[in-house]
Amino acid sequence: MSYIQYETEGAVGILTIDRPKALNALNSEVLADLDAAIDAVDTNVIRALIITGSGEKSFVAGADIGEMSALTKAEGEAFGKKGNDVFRKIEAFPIPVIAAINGFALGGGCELSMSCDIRICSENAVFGQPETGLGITPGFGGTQRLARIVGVGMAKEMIYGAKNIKADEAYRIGLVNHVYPAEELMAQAKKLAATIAANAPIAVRHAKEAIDKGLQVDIDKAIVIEEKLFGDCFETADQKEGMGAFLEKRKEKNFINQ
Ligand code: DAK
Repeated sequence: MSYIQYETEGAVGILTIDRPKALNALNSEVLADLDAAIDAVDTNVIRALIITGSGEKSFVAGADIGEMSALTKAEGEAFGKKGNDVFRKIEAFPIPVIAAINGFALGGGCELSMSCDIRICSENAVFGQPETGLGITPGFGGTQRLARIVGVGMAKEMIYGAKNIKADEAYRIGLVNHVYPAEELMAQAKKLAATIAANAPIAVRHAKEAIDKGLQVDIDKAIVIEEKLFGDCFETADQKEGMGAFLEKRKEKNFINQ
């Protein structure tokens, strides 16, 4: 039995972490299933992916504290690498990934959401990196991605203080783009994913690559990355279709991912 449920609606994939009895906490098996589920997404067909948690209470309540409690230093490092490898795969996934955060996003849950391109959440969502209260540092990228998303000062306050924040505060500091009533969250996630999926897939992928790779280098190198990816869009069928539709004053566009 897999801890990940996967379904598709048109060009949108929906991946649900399904371990509700432990509030979807990430143990080794969940991480392995998540890794396999990501690998199985057919990016020739799927143009945007949503990640959410099962149940009404929790997105992911963190890495599994029971499993981590007895780890040696070497095992702790290996566990961290396992999570980091999966989360990095999500971050570098060729198509956009939306985290639909339906409750607790603590520790590894907050870190999972931060490896996604866009975060939206329900009003009952709670975010935090409680690790220093457990005697460890965030280990699935939290020290790096939180500071990049919300700024160094806010990240340090949250991490040093093991301070949880609610949805409205997460919105205020830019950790999430939108907050919705719980019953609307998935519909809104699907709507956002469908909007992305309706645009030219090669252009969307190249835009993701340009933003993400450009942020890792200085502005002169970043601009060159953009130029190359911009150039690569030309001569594609979808570039001709998109510009052709504009010139012909045609609303309908048929992007074929070529
Ligand atoms: N791990 C394992 N089980 C968990 C869990 C977790 N993180 N969170 C919840 N559960 C389980 C509970 O043990 C409980 O199981 P039973 O007792 O029913 O068997 C069930 O889920 C329901 O939880 P509660 O009864 O506690 O539910 P409440 O509504 O009362 O409280 C809560 C919800 C989310 C506030 C509470 O469960 C809680 O505080 N959970 C722990 C949250 C947390 O501290 N998460 C951060 C985990 S640390 C690293 C690699 C990775 C990481 C760090 C380092 N390196 C390699 C260095 C990552 C670390 C983390 O993510």
